[in-house]
Amino acid sequence: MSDTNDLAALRDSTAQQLAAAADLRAWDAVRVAVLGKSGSLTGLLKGLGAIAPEARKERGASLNRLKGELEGLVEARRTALEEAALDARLAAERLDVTLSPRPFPPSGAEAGGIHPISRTMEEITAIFGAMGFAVAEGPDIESDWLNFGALNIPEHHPARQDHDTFYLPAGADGRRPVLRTHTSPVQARTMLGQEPPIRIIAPGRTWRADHDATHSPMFHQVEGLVIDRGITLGHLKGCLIDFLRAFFDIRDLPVRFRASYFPFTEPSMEVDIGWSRKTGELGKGSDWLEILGSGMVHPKVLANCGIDPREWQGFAFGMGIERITMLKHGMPDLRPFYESDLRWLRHWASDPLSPPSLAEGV
Ligand code: 2NL
Repeated sequence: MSDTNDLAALRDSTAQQLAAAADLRAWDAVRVAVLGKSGSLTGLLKGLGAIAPEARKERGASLNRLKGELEGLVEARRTALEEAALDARLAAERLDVTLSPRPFPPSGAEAGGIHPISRTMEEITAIFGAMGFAVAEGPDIESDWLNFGALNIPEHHPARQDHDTFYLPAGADGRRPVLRTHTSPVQARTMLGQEPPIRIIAPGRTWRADHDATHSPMFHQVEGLVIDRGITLGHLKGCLIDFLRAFFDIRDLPVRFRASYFPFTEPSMEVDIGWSRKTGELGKGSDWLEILGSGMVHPKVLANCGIDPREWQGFAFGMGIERITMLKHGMPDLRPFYESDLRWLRHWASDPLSPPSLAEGV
């Protein structure tokens, strides 16, 4: 075997074996067989010592060149195999992030939707949530005291008749529990249960024995309560103007505060928004529409709920969810809210996967 022939043969066979190595394990076996401690090239290098000194220099230089060449081939194959392995993994673990994350209803099935009452509650929660209000909840069955007494509505007060209360059979204390006629008892419970400052809204179901085109025995309200030091009528007005403009999505919606009376607030104010009686359009025309009731929390109510009215002040408000939902969407009749008519529900339902957000305007 001539000097150059056996080296060329080793280079060619190594190149072939590397090309045949299909993965990194096979590649490593080739690498060890050629460049490893007992590899073929290592063997040739070890043989240098046995060669006559005059031929050794040239043979040594050839072997070193070959070594560099072989190392280059081995490295290049490794890179190619690693890239191929990565490509295979990328293909196998492919994730199409452009697919819609929203599940479509299975074929034949119908997408569920959010009832307009729930949607309005979600919108109100989003708007007041952005102003720092928490949501508070309470039971539908309340004591007479929390529903009326604590709110400065005494035993024979005409407001009790106005509320057309559903009474339940008397309990052990001889007092008859009621189905709450407003969500005010939720606020009373909050004041009794936690220290001010308080900033809550109380959305929920309410009950009054009344049934016609504009009244249902079961309906929904949201009330709000702010208790802090130095709270004024100015805070009430700013808060409610901001709320109404956000809820009805009308930037310059006219808002009017009109003196009124509630037993639990002093002073009390009804809040009206501008509209056109002729066209029904909100924010246009020169007529006024009553939307909600509000006022500064009566000092007696604060005291009844364990809050010192000399240290803390507050405002409160309340509105009917059905009413503002009908106004916002131009719905003519209250009754379909509770009739479970699928045609009506399909028309008025909201997408459960697009909850209200202030960024887009609720
Ligand atoms: C209306 C009027 C209102 C309140 C509710 C309230 C609650 C507490 C203390 C003081 Cl605990 N006030 N709530 C105040 C003013 C008006 O509702 O027309 N609702 C549909």
